[in-house]
Amino acid sequence: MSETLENLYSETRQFPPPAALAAEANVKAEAYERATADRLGFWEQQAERLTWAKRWEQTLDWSNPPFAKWFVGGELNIAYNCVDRHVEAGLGDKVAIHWEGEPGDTRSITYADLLKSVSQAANTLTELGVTAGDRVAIYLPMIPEAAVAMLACARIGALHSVVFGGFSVDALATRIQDADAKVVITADGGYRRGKPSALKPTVDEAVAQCPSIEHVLVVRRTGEDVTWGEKDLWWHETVEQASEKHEPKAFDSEHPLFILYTSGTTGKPKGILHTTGGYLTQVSYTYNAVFDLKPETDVFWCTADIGWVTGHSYIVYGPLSNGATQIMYEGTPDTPHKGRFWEIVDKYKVTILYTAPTLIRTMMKWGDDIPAKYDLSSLRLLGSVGEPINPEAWMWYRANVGHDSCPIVDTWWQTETGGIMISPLPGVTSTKPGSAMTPLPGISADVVDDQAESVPDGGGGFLVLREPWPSMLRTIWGDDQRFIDTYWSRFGKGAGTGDEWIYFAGDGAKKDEDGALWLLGRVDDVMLVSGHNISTTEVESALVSHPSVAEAAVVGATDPTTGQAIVAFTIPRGNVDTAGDAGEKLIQDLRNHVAKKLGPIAKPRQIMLVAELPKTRSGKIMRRLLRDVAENRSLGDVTTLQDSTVMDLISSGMQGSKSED
Ligand code: 6R9
Repeated sequence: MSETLENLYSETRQFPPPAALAAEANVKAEAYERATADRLGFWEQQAERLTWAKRWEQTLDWSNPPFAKWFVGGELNIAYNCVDRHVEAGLGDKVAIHWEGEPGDTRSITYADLLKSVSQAANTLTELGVTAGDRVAIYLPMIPEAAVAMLACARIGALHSVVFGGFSVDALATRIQDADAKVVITADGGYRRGKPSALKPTVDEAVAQCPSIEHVLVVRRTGEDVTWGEKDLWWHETVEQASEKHEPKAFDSEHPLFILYTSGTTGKPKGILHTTGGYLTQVSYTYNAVFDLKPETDVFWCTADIGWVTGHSYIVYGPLSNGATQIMYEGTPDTPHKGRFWEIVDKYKVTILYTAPTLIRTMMKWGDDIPAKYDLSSLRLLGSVGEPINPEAWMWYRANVGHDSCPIVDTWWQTETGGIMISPLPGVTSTKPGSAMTPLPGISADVVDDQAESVPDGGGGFLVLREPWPSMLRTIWGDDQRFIDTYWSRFGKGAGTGDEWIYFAGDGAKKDEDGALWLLGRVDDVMLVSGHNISTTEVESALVSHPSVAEAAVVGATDPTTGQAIVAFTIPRGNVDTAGDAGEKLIQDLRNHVAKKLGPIAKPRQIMLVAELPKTRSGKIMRRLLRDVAENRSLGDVTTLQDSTVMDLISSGMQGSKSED
């Protein structure tokens, strides 16, 4: 992208917060003013929500940028904050996790149960020689032991590195090697799509390539046969037999908490490093502010996998540090039927639901009649994360899930930011469908041009963060230079211009006429059509606003006349006829529809109707692969793809398609 991004889409719908929610909201409008007047003082107040063994001496040390230290000199134990202190406050019998296995088996785990299990796991890890600073890899399905394992590591000061259950041998081995992990915690398998899906064989193969691993701790979940090696130990024969007493020791505020690998677009995965005090402060605060948690009455459900940062921050650390009751679900949304999610909402009377646009669009494709079969009236707040949510998907979510009355919080953040950065406050913000609205109190996000100048309202450009924030990544594990090069070298001091250190997130965004922020996707995906920088997000949202479309992915393909031309891959809604002429007509309609919504410059050269799109495990569309298809190249790296057969289908469909005017 050379200059700024076009602002093509305009949205006039707006939804004020429900009056009752606004009146009782945890965070009110004054928080913005307070944070602007004294940013560090504001974050100190949020840190005070936690229990510290020793208070910090300095709020922020930014003397060696871009390496930040927050709450310098302070000491705390994260597991104590997430578990023990609730039990001490008399909430031992309160359910922390209602767990729902895919086959329908359930467990309810109270804070007292959690304290027992986390203490036992901490004792076992200690017996296995794990000490503060050591790394533990976690490769588990969505079972409560995943949260227990993470908290046990945090309790003894060991770093966890959670690897998505289902990643390949190579992906697991590379991550174990990069972190030099001592122990892997895994399971025989988990349930996916109605059957057991083994994990242990992948671990066996990976561990054979990883001499650093001394022990493999195995949870029995499916009961399927496993091959047993000399490093292997059963969880139920060790952890569940261990002492239930464990004294949590306080760690320095900057003691490392976890590494989480993000694949990025190219190259070797980056081990994003988070530390203790700042991370927990921001995650705990944002959870309370953005989801407006009322711990006595709310039932929270974040549908993310624990292997994604969303699972770390808003299944484990955010909810548990706030003493929430939440749902954890093991399986897929269509097992054994496409109403499974809504059945769970109905069964547990979920009040706050946090999910991803990919899921919402899938539900749109499956049809409105499915959520309509369930009682979703318990829901009072909805959230979205992971990708831009198209205005039409947002409206669908509000109408079909949120019974036209739940506020929707579209939350922008990254593995690197640790916690939510840009989001409405549900009791304050009048939301616009498709916009993440404004930075949270204490966060300074901006949209700039290629000279790092703030763009005016109505303009588009690069999303940057101008001030350090408590839950920011501290470095890339083992590679400080890559940390500087990747995030701090595009703008500002790190780029040799100005005095400010400016973090560049990799995303494009625009400010609308009211200054609200609209995320426009990764800048690597921006299309340059006849000299205009057009975001994939705006064209995708225009397509999704057509009543026949559930989901769309757009890429720029080399074009002899326009430089790049827009190629769209589109999934029709479930009830739409696409056979023969009907399909041709729909394609023409869609091209005209986009031209009408955004202007002729954004009219796709070519539209393909497809059944599926390539996605990562966290549901993000992999446009890179679609670009390969659109430009008739062989496919790049597909190892992080959720379902590798999708690309074969799309490629074979592409052969027969033709370009138009
Ligand atoms: C939490 C998470 C980060 C990237 C981020 C952006 C995209 C996330 C978004 C969003 C638009 C939102 N993203 N939330 N885009 N609106 N509400 O997703 O972390 O997996 O590291 O991905 O996801 O592109 O830069 P991570």
